[in-house]
Amino acid sequence: LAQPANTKAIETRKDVCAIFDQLNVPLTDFLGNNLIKTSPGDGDVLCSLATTSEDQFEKTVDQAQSAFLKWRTVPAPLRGELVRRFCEKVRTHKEALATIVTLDCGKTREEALGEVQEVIDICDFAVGLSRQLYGLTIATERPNHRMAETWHPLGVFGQITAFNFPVAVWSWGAMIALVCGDSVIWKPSEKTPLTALSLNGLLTQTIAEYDQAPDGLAQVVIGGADLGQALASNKRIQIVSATGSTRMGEQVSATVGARLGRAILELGGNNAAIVTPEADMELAIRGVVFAAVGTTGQRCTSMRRLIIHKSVADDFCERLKNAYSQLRIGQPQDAGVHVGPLIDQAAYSGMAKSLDIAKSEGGTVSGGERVMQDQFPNAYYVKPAIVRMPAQTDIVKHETFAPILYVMTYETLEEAIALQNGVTQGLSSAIFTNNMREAEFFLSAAGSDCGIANVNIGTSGAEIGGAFGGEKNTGGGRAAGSDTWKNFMRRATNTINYSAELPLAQGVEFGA
Ligand code: UN1
Repeated sequence: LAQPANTKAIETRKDVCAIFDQLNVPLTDFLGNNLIKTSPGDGDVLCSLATTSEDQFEKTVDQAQSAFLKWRTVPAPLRGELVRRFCEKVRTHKEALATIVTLDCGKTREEALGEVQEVIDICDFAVGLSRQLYGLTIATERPNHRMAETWHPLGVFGQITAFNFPVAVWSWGAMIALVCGDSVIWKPSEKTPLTALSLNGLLTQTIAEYDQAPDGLAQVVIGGADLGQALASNKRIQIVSATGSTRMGEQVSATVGARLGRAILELGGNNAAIVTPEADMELAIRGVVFAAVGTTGQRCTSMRRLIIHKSVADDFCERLKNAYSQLRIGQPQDAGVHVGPLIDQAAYSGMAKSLDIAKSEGGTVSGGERVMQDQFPNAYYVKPAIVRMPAQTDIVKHETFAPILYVMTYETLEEAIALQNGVTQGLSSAIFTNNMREAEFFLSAAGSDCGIANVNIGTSGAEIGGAFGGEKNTGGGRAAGSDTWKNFMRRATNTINYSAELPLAQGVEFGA
């Protein structure tokens, strides 16, 4: 964590104060001198925050535990009512919340609005779900018996989120956990604490205004990796979800696994699109550009590899370079900007280092230079890079969280799919083709091995209704819609005998 250079009090920047005032969330409660928060857009200090101490963390877990014991007995549709009320506030303050997202993580205005919309969408989903938490009735082998399953709230849900989607990913888990009857503790990335404090502040207000909802139902803790580790190791936190790097996920998984807790992991991706000669090239260009440069290449779902048929590769790359040359790189709050800053200096160094390695492995780089450094020496803007590679070398197999698109060619679709699957990550994938045989093969058991496989859509920009996550080093977890609610509840199988006999299962006779 950044430490203040001296003890002089750091004033909170006026634009940050204005938004928290508008939301009526008291930021002053969180100010302190452990964590200096800067803006990726201009490198300026926004404020300085207090981090959560070990004692405070234990108290947070105490409160979450007692809130859970009350909340689990509130009927699920009434739990949904809390989410409905919270969603109304999010809709009302959508613009202000998007401004906080932009200040906090440097996401463009358009994408920040999209991210807040993702929160609204999952709230709507969760409200509907609060009337659809159902179990199965199963045929029993014993006469006059009934067998069914019931789903109950599980406990305290701890959530570790990344900087790049500072609210959407929290809401996928938190809104569903709340309708499932769990309480929530959120540890946002220390790079984006302001988004977390503003959103959780609105949720806290909603909880205070709703007589069914206990205090302490949804809390935020601020800190770095040590706090994440404390959350993962705490036996009273039954479910831990973590979004971030594979290395972080391995640690969280080992810690949660050692205490037999439940972990939901959504880790790195190294997402590829295959473009076949039968693709609609105009559509493919648009799909590739958005997925490769959107959010400045800092989505888990960002397109990092393009696997294109040899016969169309040169022409496609020329068109792609032309499209890249028209991208507007600029301050994220400005209208019409496509590419905002990288999150910080480390992200920029990581990008520069990967491009050097790619060159040494035979790559031809176009773009990738740092720009706007004269105006903003402490902000890191780059031109997105296209790198033609002779093969899928080591650097291509590595996820660099920046706008680098490696381009490789193929001759047969089998070869393309082998390249696509030939990395350790397994999050998202896409094929661009109008040929039904190619598309269906890509989606088949012998096709893409990713948790997300799309046709004629880029790798990013999933809707909240589908399960989101992937296999291999992506961690195997699923968040967001579909039936992911089952992660947040415990299942009981109930067998009820309504006869005066006691027949045993499996035909066992027990004489006595
Ligand atoms: C992430 O980058 O962790 O599919 C989440 C997408 C967004 C979510 C990305 N809906 O790109």
